Amino acid sequence: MRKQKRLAVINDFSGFGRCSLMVSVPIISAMKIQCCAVPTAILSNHTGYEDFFFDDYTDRMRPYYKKWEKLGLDFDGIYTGFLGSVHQVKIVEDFIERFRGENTAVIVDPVMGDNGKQYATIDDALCSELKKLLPLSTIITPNLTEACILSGIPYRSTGFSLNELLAVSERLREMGAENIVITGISDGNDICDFIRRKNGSYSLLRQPVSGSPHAGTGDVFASIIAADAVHGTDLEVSVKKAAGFVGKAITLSDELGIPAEDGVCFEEILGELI
Ligand code: PXL
Repeated sequence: MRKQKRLAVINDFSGFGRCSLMVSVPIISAMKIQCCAVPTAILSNHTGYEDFFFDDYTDRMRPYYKKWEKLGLDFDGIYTGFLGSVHQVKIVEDFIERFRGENTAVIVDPVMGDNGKQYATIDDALCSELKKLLPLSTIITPNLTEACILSGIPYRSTGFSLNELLAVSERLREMGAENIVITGISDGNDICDFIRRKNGSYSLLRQPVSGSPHAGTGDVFASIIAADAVHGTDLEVSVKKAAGFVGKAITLSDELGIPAEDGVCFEEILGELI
């Protein structure tokens, strides 16, 4: 009998703005995996808007997943994203320790910032603490800003050479990361994703820029990578799929006049992931 896979997603719930759990749950479900959410914070809308309601979930997370332990749950994958406070890093470490099995894929998306800037609720202490998750991961999916923050190598919006990407990824490997996907590397009219595998091999994948930068695209991307990792899909195949899907969603969002901060209208093409 076929056994359906199960993926735990530790991320915030932002009601409006198409990011974090609001994109992970539908995408992972469309990819035929049972998605189980652990909220890190509840927001009215993501922090890219001028104003937002923010309810930190730090104190509720342990009692929440202790009930999962009582139910005897285990997971084929654990995917962590936006954390609501510096203390949540220890909680995530504890969650991974308790729920990871021998073959559990652990996808760490070190959500900290974009375009060279940290998000509104992310401070230096949290950025520093997040480094502790790298040795627990099987795949990390930082964007270029986050890869630079983690590695300590200065960020530039354009002109990153292959040698510089190798240096950044080497530093991340020294810090404990196994498979590394650095997203959103801008190069002329192209946008590139860089893969550095556990065995040291690498690929630089490029596609033409498809439109304006929208919020939440990193979460759409990482959700596809996480679901594919649970299925055991080859990482390069998965990165191409995620990049193609995000590119198409951006083009469509621009066509429909969706403001960049409202995210991408992935709902329109969700069926393509099924
Ligand atoms: O998409 C990343 C993200 C996730 N969660 C929250 C955010 C952001 C980016 O702004 O604010 C709450």
